[in-house]
Amino acid sequence: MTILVTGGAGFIGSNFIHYMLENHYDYKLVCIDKLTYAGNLRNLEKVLGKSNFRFVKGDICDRELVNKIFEEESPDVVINFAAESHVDRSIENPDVFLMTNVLGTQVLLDASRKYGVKRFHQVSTDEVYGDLPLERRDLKFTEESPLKPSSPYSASKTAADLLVLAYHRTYGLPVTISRCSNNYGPYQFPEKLISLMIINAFNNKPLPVYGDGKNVRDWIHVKDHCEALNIILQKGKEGEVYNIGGNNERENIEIVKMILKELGKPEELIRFVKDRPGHDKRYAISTAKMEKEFGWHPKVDFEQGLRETINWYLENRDWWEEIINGEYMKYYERMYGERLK
Ligand code: NAD
Ligand code: TDX
Repeated sequence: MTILVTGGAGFIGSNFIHYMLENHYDYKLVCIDKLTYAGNLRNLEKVLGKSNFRFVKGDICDRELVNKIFEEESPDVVINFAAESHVDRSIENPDVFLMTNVLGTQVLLDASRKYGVKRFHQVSTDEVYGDLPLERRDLKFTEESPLKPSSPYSASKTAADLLVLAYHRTYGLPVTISRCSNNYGPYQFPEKLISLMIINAFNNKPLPVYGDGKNVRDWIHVKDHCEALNIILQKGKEGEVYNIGGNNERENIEIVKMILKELGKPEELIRFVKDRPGHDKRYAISTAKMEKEFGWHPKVDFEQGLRETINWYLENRDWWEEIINGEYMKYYERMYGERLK
């Protein structure tokens, strides 16, 4: 079995590669990644020398390169993680989101059709469903919920999902889609809520909380996401969408306070800043289909998972120091400079 993993040098993709190589010694994994600001070969350090792993630096929009990889490797399965993934960046500059998330996906779908695959899996997000009101805690997204994205990021992911489903209906391509809630864990680029707050708190820097901090996200440990993806690759039915959730809804402010407490830092570091435009209120996802069809449910306890994640960042300071010493600081200044004045 050969799996082509796109975006495997990013947060979830690299965790997935580690997970698969640990659990399936007989699989070959081929990774294509453009190594954008979010891609980091250090995330794959442990597997780079393995005979059943190959890394190719490249863009999923590069049709010629993608076709060449298909010719050389004849992948049985393609799993598409490659994306621009940060909502705030999509608000600043949507162009690259449409390019990679939509057109890049199309290039992969075309190659999958041309060379034939047993499965094309699209890694999508709960954000395609838009948001839920804070006062209706009984509501959750199901696979049948209407698609109603709010940001250029989520609109691009929705467009990609629809394209994937169209390739199934029109060309009979064997596809599956998963829509997951907010991930946390090792190797997450420090622009997302949990990773950013851990590093700022550690460095005694202000913790920028958007609006009143009462927006709600459902958090899942990346290990649980990877396990669910593997199950869908093995057992998922063609043409189906599967929601993956953590059954773990929290207000942002609660998360920030938990991180401060764990690190023994004062709540005075919290700074309420100008809200994100179009900020989604609440995400909550029903995992009923995954539970009913595969008996899957998320296993990592959030308090424990968060503690382990904080420890990972403490033990891997050189990993994130390299990031925050470089290009990333220019983004940080643009995004938070005015807000934190
Ligand atoms: P990430 O930003 O950490 O990683 C994305 C990776 O894709 C990087 O390694 C980057 O170099 C690569 N990439 C970007 N453009 C590329 C291109 N044109 N060609 C090849 N590679 C390219 O993202 P992540 O958080 O690991 O998310 C992975 C996937 O999961 C995305 O599709 C995202 O939409 C989805 N997702 C993420 C979350 C989350 O909480 N992080 C939740 C649900 C779904
Ligand atoms: O500095 C911050 N302050 C803050 O209050 C940041 C970066 C975030 N927030 C808030 C905004 C959100 O309500 O925290 C919440 C989480 O924000 P992000 O980490 O940016 O994630 P989100 O916008 O929820 O999207 C994430 O989950 C779904 C991922 O980035 C997406 O790739 C995924 O599809």
